[in-house]
Amino acid sequence: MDAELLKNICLRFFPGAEIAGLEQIHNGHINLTYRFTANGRDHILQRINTDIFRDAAGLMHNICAVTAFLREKITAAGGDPDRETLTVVKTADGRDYYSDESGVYRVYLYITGAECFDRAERKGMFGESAKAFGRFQNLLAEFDATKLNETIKDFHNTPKRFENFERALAADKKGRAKGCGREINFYLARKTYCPLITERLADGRLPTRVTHNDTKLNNVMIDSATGKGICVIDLDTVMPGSMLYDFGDSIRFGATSAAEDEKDLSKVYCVPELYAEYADGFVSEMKASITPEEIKLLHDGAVMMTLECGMRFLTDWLEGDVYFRTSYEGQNLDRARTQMKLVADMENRREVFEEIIKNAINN
Ligand code: GN1
Ligand code: MG
Repeated sequence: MDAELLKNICLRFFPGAEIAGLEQIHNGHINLTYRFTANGRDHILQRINTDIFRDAAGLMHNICAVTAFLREKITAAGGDPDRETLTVVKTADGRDYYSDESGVYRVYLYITGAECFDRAERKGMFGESAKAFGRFQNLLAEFDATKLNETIKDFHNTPKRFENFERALAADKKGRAKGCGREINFYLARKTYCPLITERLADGRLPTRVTHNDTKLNNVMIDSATGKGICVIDLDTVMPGSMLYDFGDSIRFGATSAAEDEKDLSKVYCVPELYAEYADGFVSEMKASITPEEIKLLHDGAVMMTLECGMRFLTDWLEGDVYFRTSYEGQNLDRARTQMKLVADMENRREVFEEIIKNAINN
């Protein structure tokens, strides 16, 4: 985006200030993210993708409510709320975001001395993200989920995702279906598995909680000095949901041996040691409230979130790459393939992973 335009937007939040060091940060598939300095302090500027998040006001309401709640909890526990939760910076006229014909923008305090990672670069890092997500969910246990807007309706409703996939396949807008029959059949064959979680949320067998819903490793800031997971970010999809979504999405992205778009599928599998590290960290923070049904379905959560995400990548490939940002042609198909490989691995070695969960619970 145009630097002058971005600078003017920053000024809506800091009128008269000197805006310096404006640079793009390449993180995430959805929003555009920049870093800048104003009044001697670093900040994040994000342009919210309103094609995807249609109700920006509702979304910012959620984020402000959740971060204010976290702020109080963190302060009460003697923590540093500027580093342990996101802090929304208001516009000069006191609003949660700024919007004009060029887009909808928000500003956060930049969390200093911490970084995000696409892969666990050090032993223990993935476990730290597990504790951060577990803590996040635990701190929000008393938050009234009915106060939250559903920022993307049916976000982790896997049967609905399946219907979207079938619709994209029937339309085959780009004529791409003939080139990916094997992938299509893999996802079609798992139709009856899709309602496993949604059905149980609907009839109360699984509790509805406040969940993050996008628990990738790179959505936790890792403190550079201590190596601890200090802050959960990317709160756009915080909504009522199941804990299995959060556990599952973390495993999908973080317990894998390779990148989400790795082309060489022989390199892609689910790593038991990483799986165990995450299960131990997450369960240790959630022990007080996890239910027997949730325990029983933790591994299914991992399989389901991977299946769902793969199906979404394949749907986007069939629709012409209109949702996920891509940097080369075929990236969404590559992503759909890695997810397939992971699903198959998690299905084939189910006992290995269920044993890991059993140990995490009994520890
Ligand atoms: C998107 O923007 P990012 O990378 O944090 C997506 C997630 C997917 C993920 C796949 C709002 O998240 O649901 O799991 O890509 N977020 C949205 O990498 O659709
Ligand atoms: Mg993200």
